[in-house]
Amino acid sequence: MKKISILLFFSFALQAELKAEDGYRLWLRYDKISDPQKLSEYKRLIHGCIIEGNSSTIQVTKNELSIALKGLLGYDIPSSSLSTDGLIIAGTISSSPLIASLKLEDALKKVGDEGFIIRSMIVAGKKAIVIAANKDIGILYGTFNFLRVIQTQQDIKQLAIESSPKIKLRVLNHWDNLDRTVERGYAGFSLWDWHKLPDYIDPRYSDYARANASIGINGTVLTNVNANALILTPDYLKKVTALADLFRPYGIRVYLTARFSAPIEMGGLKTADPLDPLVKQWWKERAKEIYELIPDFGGFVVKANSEGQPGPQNYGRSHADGANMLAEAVQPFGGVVIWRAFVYDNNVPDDRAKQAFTEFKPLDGTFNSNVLVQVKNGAIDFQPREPFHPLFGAMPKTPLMIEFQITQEYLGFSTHLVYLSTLFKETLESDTYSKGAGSTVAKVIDGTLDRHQLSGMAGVANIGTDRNWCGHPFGQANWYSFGRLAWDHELSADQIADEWIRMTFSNNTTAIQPIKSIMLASRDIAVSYMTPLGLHHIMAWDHHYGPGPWIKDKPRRDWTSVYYHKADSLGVGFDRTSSGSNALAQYAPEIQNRYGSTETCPEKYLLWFHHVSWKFKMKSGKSLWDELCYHYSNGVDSMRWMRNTWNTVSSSVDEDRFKQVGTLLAIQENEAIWWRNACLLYFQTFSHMPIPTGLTLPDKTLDYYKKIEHPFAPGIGPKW
Ligand code: BDP
Repeated sequence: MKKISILLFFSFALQAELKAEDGYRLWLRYDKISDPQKLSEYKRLIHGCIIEGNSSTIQVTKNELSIALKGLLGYDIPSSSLSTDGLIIAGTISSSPLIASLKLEDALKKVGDEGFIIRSMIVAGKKAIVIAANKDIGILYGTFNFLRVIQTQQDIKQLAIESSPKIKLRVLNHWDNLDRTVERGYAGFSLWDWHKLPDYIDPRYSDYARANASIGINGTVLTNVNANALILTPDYLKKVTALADLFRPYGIRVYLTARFSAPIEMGGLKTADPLDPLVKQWWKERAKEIYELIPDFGGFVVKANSEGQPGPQNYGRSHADGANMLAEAVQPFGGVVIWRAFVYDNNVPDDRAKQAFTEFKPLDGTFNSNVLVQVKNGAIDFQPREPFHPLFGAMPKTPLMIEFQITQEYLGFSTHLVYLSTLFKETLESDTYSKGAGSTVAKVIDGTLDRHQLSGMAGVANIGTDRNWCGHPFGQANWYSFGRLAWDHELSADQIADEWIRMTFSNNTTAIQPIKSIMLASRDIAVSYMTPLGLHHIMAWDHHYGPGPWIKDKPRRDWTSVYYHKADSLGVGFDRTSSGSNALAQYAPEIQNRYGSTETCPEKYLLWFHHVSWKFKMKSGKSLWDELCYHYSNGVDSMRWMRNTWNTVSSSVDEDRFKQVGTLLAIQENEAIWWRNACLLYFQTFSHMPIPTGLTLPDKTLDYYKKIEHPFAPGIGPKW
């Protein structure tokens, strides 16, 4: 009895210390170090700082360091002179005579323009922690890295860190419209208050920039890929300039989406033909105008001839003609053109998965040197699980930028907890075999495989005006993961989760382990209750929230679910082998051999590549139908496990976020049941097989599920 009351006392005492939190501070909370031993160690080793340099980047670095250390250690860290031990000394060789005196040239040569080194050193006889870089932005990145070491309560006695980004352009894509709606946005409205810009600068803009800089994101595409030409008018460019000015100290460049028909809509020209001299001239003038306002403007992102967007093909020209015309316009100013490969034209193809490859592969080698082709991670569309896109490895002469979706359009919006690092890693680690074994997607996109100077990773942002930025508290982890992996794709999903949990929730190991186990399992769980065994694109119509395997009879066949799952009395799945669409032929022979047979195809991709009999014997010995039933049911059971596991961390997580996540998990469990029941009842109309004994039977009819509607689901609505 006594024991229990002591335990209770401790847990209440702990909770009392946990302030209510709304998630606004993201992973930059900077609360006082909770472990007394660590706190006294840090206090012993950090007494002051010397940061030399005057740039705006150095200013924000000083600011961040002082706010952070004050929070973490509990007192102001003075700017000191070299008279004491325990100094943080930061600067570049050119801005800091002190750093210049340390003979770090050789080490610095290796880390490039954005990299840094952090070292415990003796400087003028005093113990110091040195953060050195070639450029000021490296100092900011190094400082954030140093702070992460402290936030995650690592040892700082013998620091020896060298870090530089593996990928050059690490860019968020905001699908934000000028009316502040966000296409596929589930966290409120757009952060960009176009109406009040440029005069009113929302304080959130700088917090957004801090968060991005802390994970190395160095670019932001402010506008939707379904673009509005208005953004290129002088009034809007002034607004864009205000944001670019604000983001500059944080190393973040601004990009805009270019509507291909802008010369007609804005410029009054008769055509937008990329080979027309007047059109070329018009874009050159636009580029000049933009660079006069924003000298470090990143460039244009273009979605052309896809889903009704205008493009060069309207004039009988190729994607390369279009991209190169824009590339010439931004080239004198050092800009790039990011041309998206997510294309499908008005003629419904035999298999949409083949279209990007069919159109882009022949263009390899024809793009100007400042063009990147941006390819989604998979060939269909940001599904819970897709094999890697066949263009990776197939265009060695073109820098390919990978596009991930951080916002969870097909993964439960901001209601479901799905940690996406594991999805990102799965694609990055996939072997394309384009230059023999080991030619991973990561090596294609970081430029090392084909020796490209330009490289990029784009993430469709999940950020909006919600107080906690991402809607779901765990949505923040996906923003965080994207940045960390763009900087270093070799980090593991486990390590990224570990860092994020420590900074966002708690350094308490009793909390870290359960939270991490939830995160690492969450994506597979979502795949199980949504689209197991290679099923894909069976979500509800248009907004994509919830199941809709019955969707058919829409304006295009490839906008229906039946097109993708092809269920019939014989079986289910899309035959992409030589007996079907032969999309498999777009991959290297090694992949074709392995995925081409139902015996050797990984089961997670089985129905992606094969139409398989309901009675097909799976590796488990079960029939395909039974296996499907077990996957859907396991997905639901795992949601119960997730909720129970979350409940174990109540004493380590503040009450507000604990309750919020708990409520969202309860909704997620109900929706997993909805997915399971709807999909099994639907597919059963083809298999005519019973749900195996022991599994829970759906308690509603298929008709009930078909009638569920969400006419006001977020993420659609007025567009560009
Ligand atoms: C799809 C989205 C659509 C986007 C499109 C794209 O449903 O809203 O415009 O991708 O990437 O997934 O262009």
